[in-house]
Amino acid sequence: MNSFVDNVNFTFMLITGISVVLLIGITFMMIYFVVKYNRKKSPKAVNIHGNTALEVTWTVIPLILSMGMFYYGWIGYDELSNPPKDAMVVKAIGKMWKWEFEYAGGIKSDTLFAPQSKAVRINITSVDVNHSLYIPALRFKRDAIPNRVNFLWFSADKLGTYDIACAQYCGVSHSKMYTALVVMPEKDFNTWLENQKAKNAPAAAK
Ligand SMILES: [Cu+2]
Repeated sequence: MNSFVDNVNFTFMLITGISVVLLIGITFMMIYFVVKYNRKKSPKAVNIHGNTALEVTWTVIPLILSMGMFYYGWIGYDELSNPPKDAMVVKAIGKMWKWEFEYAGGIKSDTLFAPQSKAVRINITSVDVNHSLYIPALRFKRDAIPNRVNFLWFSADKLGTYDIACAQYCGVSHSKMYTALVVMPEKDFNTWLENQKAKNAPAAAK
């Protein structure tokens, strides 16, 4: 898949890693202090007021951690927000309760077909309520909102079939609002598109 996937995986592991280290560290220190400073051993508490070194430390370390998380999150967001200019555009339309994909020339499909290793930009919208286009294998999800077009892009380099779900509760059959992304060799994709065009042509001529 594209580098976006690696970036999301890395960012996820980074944030999880930092959280686990903090959880273990804080829990350990809490237990340690409860034992060390219990009333029997230190009957009188001593108040400390002001410690510049400590204050600087607990400001600078969290700042570095949070800016690090922000930085990697930003890189991924930035990449996802800037599709290549030559990306193939596909419109994704959410409707209760299915997805519809529209290619150039008005070709429609309920499954998202994509050529391998080609940039595909998906313009996402909805004709009724809010939905959310979610493709876990590509690590992205974006809302489908009526009268508004959101977009995402990807370049999938592994052939295969991947789940597409609706990630925004949208009514009775929301849980059945599944379809698939099929990544196929570019040649096969072009053949499919030509076949669809041929199928549509007689209807359009009437
Ligand atoms: Cu939905």
